[in-house]
Amino acid sequence: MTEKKRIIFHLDMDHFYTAIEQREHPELKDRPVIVGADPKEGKGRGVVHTCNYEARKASVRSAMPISKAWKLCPEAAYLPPSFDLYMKVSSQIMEILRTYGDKFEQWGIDEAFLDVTSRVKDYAEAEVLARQIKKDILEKQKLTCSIGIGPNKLVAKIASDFQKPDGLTVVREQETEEFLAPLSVRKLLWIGKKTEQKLNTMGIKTIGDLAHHNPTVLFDEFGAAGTQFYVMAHGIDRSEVEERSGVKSVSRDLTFEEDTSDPQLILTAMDNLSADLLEDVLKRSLCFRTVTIRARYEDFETHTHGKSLPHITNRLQDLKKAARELMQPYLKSNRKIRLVGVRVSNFTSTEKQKTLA
Ligand code: TTP
Ligand code: MG
Repeated sequence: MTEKKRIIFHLDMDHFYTAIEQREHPELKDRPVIVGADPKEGKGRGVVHTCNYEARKASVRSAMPISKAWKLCPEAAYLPPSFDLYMKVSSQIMEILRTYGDKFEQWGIDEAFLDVTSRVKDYAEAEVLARQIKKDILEKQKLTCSIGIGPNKLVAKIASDFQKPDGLTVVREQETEEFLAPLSVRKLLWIGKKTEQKLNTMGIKTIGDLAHHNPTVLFDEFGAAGTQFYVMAHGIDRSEVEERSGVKSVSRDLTFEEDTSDPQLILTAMDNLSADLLEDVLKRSLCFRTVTIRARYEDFETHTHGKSLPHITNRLQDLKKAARELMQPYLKSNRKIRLVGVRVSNFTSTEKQKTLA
């Protein structure tokens, strides 16, 4: 049976948080803008969430310590995050996008996949459709995005990142291997810093190097993941674009026996909740990308605070770190805390990834 050739889009908004801030505050136009922790004249702790492309020219990057950003770009406008606004804009964009595909899958706060196979007859038509989507989002939201078009999710995702901002990259099936070959192995989903280092020591730097490596050696080094890397390096990915149904989030919370403002007690509770929650996540074979915490003060005022991690994960250390970081602002209040909670969402199934090939 021959499979029907698919055409998949991956769309990623450009410098999402700062683009929204610039839209809301026109006086920031053309200035470097950074959303993140308070820089406190270079003494601030915490990190950059994101920055616009003007700030990137000064080498500022997401996840960088805010003190380093201050050194690189003191003239930038530094803004605290307005997560509720970003979430609202995100859902408005997702509502626009879902109408364009036969299948739609939100991926991060500002990313989504679309399967447009039945909507276009070839890649030329797909490109026209992508331009239409970009125009629609620009008109309705005054924001730009970058779209990658490819024969599967893996290639589409890498393509959307290829030309940014305001990019459109089309990779036809027959061009896939050539397109991927010169790119760093880090571009492949599931290859993090440590795996990259190990691959580098084996002389594998680019996706092309990986595609030409002996798959048996990769299996010996990395187990089943090694086979997966090899398959991905050839641009093969059979996973479907699918609306994630079933569980949307998993959460745990705890009400203290007595209201407390002891940071140690609160953070230990967060660690325990994270461990308990992760067990549940692993049982369901899920990986997550978004972590949200909840803090309820003694007067019942409740705050939630979330972030998308740079990579999907199912590691306890990532969850603990994110939950602890997100809790920091609530430890400084002079009110006592009565309840804390942790939630993870934005799932992908590890089971599905195993059958990717
Ligand atoms: P990205 O799409 O990775 O980044 P971006 O949209 O800011 O920039 P690009 O043009 O390169 O796509 O992430 C989307 C949002 O997620 C980003 O605006 C802020 C948030 N984020 C963090 O909070 N921390 C991080 O480390 C990263 C990478 C993103
Ligand atoms: Mg983005």
